[in-house]
This record gives sequence, structure tokens and C-alpha cells, in this order.
Amino acid sequence: MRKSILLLALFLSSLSFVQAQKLDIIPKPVSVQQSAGQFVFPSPLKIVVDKKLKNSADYITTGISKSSGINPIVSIGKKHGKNNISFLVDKKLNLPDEGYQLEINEKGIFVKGKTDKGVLNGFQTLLQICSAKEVKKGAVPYVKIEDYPRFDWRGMMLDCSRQFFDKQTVKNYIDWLAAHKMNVFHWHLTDDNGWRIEIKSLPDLTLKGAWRGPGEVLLPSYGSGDKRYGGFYTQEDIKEVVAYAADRGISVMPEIEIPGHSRAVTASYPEVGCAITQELKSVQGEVKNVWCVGREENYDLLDSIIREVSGLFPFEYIHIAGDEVNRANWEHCPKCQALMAKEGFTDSFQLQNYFFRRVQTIVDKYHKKTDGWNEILKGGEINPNTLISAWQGISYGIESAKKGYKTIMMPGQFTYYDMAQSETERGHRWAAITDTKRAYSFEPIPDADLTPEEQKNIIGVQGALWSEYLDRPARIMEYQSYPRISALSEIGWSKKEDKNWDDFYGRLTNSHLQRLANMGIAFRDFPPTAI
Ligand code: TNX
Repeated sequence: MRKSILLLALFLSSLSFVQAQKLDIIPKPVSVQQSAGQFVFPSPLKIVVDKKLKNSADYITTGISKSSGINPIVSIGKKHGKNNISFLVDKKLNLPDEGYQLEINEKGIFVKGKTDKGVLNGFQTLLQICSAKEVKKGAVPYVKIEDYPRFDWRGMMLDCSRQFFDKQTVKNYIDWLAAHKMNVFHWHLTDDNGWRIEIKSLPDLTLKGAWRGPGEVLLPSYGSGDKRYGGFYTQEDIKEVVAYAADRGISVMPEIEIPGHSRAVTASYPEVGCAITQELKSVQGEVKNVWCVGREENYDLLDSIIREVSGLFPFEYIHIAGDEVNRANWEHCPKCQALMAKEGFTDSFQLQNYFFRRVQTIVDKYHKKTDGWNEILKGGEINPNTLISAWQGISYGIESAKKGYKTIMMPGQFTYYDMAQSETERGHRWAAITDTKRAYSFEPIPDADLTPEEQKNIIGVQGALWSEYLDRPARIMEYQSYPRISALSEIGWSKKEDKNWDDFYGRLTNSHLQRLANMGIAFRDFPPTAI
């Protein structure tokens, strides 16, 4: 009897030895139970992919092949065969929509999700297990994981106007987000310094507005020097990127900057701006960069733009910006003043609100909802279904949630990765110096006096990478993004009580930085090498 107890104890301790194998998953899953044993990838390796995920089958197969070293045989179906890896949707799973179960045992690898996005999240975890430092290639330890996100919206914005990133670079960026279980790519497609999306009914937006430098309508800026600089995405490019992202579980939200940040528009179609003689500058020092709110034809132009954009992006939201508008343009413009008098407005915020309400009618007409920067809360009511991207600070997000709007928390002080990462590094400084530790410290639902109902309005988190300072080889874009986005992914996904910097840092440095390197990302290392 004693002997058998001893044996049992020995056996159990061997189990706990197995449990010590670190999987280093980022973002940290809700629950992980490891047990003794490992699944050795057989050859031939068979994988089964649910019909609902058939568009993602290539993506899944490539990932499995890279991480196991074996080229799998794929079949589309519902049944897990012997020694298979199966990726199946199971609507009956008792988990949130994006949740998944991942089980590795002697019968194979089972990835189940309530939805296709859930399955893809489980797939990412599997890839991370394969690439954990302590896991040898060709075999994976037995484990049972149950996991789901804290927030529905886990986004990242990339500014493709100040610098133009080509289609392949954007696709890579999307791949890296998918690897972190992020689910929204906010595509900043227009700004003062370049209009990047083809609008067929307004060809000059890209014929002229996508280029800057000698002989072009836009002045050289942000590192374009005395060369012609620019580029844009054709509508075919956009469709390709949207489909690419969808196969990876990512929705793409377009942003069309209005009514400010619009120098590329007024340079292409000067009549869109206010007819004024003064040189009024925006925060970034741009002139003539505001749409005239009093020019009725402008709403027809906006209708054309929003119609074409709606047709290209299946996502429910279009971002219509609204940040940093120099309203002094409207104060000097006869048409805007006439509108103001006609409507009985007493300040220019009301004009701004008038503009957004008109635009929202157009967005409604194309069956979309609007997202906007937090400034659009000023000057009057907007549609109750408007989503607010709160960028100026946590208090702006709280205000928005309190007013009842669905809100994305993206305070520049924590989630703007164009900010420098230390005193000596390159980047903006206006919001903060934000290294990975500070980025990780961000809590999207602060202990403010928000009721549980109000807290529910904070539907997610997002990071932003503005590109004024990314005027060097692509690697600076990567250097600014990672590993801060790895930190963001955990803020958006993992439970608040599971957040712990030392633990995250351990997983990051033990395995995850190597994963980033394997993806080809020129991330910022610890300690950093400043560029
Ligand atoms: C503010 S955030 C901006 C951008 C700049 C950024 C630089 C926001 C809605 N507007 O136009 O690129 O700061 O950090």
C-alpha cells in the first residue's frame, strides 16, 4: 500500500515536471491545463478544416507546415480522424463568440471555436505553442486550453497617408496583428499629406492628391524631401487586402478624414475648401485643409466617396474622423457664416455638429455606422449608434461612455506607438514617452465612477501608429510597433486580474521576441538599439 502511494507520488511529481514546460502564450489565455505526454506530428500529417473556414484553409495549412516542418494533407470537413489536427466550428460551445478550446492529446489536436474567428484564435495559440522556446519542433505537449477575449474590439490603426505603405507591407502588418488575436485593422487612408484610396467618381483625389514633391499639388513633407513621393491603393487592391484580412479573422475599418486634415482633397479639388484669403494653419501647420460646411455640393461629393467606400468594405463601421479641425476657416468663410445664420447657430462647434449629422445621414443611407474621433461629441447630438475613438485621454473615453456611446479606448498617452520609447529615441513626444512597460500598464476601464452599464460601453482598445516619423526604411515602422502591440494584445484579450508585467516580460523575452523575429519583424529589443 505504502509502496503504491510512493509510486503515485512519484508519478504525480513527474507530471508536474511536464507542467513546467513553458508555453509563453501572448496574450495570456484564460485557462491552461497541461498534462504528461506529447503529440508527435505524424507523417503524413492530416488536417481537417471546417467548411465555414474554407477561405482560411491555405492560411492555416501554411502555418501548420511552417511550425511542424511537415506539409499537411488538408481536407474540408467536420470529422476529426485518427491523429488529425482538426479546426472545427461548434456553435454549441459554451463560450463567447470569439472563444475557443484547444486540446492536444493522444488522439490528435482539436481546435474548436464557437465561430470561425474563435477557431482562428485557437489556431494562433497552437502556432505559439509550437514556437515556444521549450517546445521542440515536431511535437507538442498535451494541454487543454479554454480561452476567450476580454474585449470585443482589439484594434490597431496604421497611418498610410503621411507615409505610403504598399499593399504587401499592409498585408504583413495584418498578419502580425492576427498572430496576436487582434481583430480590427483601422486603415487611416487619407490625411493632409496624401489621399490613398481610389475613388472612381473623383479621380483627381489619387491622380493628384496621392503625390507630393516637385511638380505635384502637395508640398513635400515628412521625409519625402525633394523627390516625388506617394502612391495609393486601387479598388482592387483594397478588396484584396480586405479578403486577406478576413481570412485571418480581421475586419478592416476604413478612415476617411473629414472635415479637417484634408489638404490632399483641397489640393486636388480646390472648390471643396472654404473661399477665404487668410492663411489659417492646422495643428500640423497645414493650410486650406478643411472642408467648407456651407457649400452644398460638398455633401454630394461626400455621398460619392462614402458610397464607393461602403461598397469596398464589408465592415459595419466607417471612420469619419473629425479631429483637429481648425474651425476658424468657417468663421472667415461667407458661405459657412450664411449657414450659421440660417440655422441660428451661435458657435462653430454647432457647425461641426451640423456637418457630422449630414454625413451620418449619408453613412446611414449606405447601411453603415460611423466611428469618429472624440471631438465629434462636441456641439450637439449625433446618432446614438456612433462609435467614439477616444484618443485625447482616458477621461475622454469615460465621458463618451457616460454619454451612452460605444467607445474604443485609445488614449495617446498609452496607445500611440508613434511616441518615442525613451528620451533618446525617435518619435513624437507630445503625449508621453511610452516604452513597452508603460504601454502594458494601460487599463482601459479605469476605476472611475462608471456604472456597470456605462462600463459595457467601452467595447475595446486600440493602438495607433501615425507615420510622420516613419520616414525611414520600413523597419522603423516595425520598431515602433513591436513589442508594444504584443502588450496591447494582452490588454485587449486577457483578464484584468491576469495582467502582470513581470510575467508578461518573462513570456516575451523567453519565447515571444523570437516569434516576432521569425515573422520577420524588426522589433525594438531589450535593451533597445536606438534608430
Ligand atoms: C494627432 S490622433 C493626430 C494625428 C497625428 C498624431 C501624432 C488624431 C486623431 N490626430 O493627425 O498624426 O496626433 O501623434
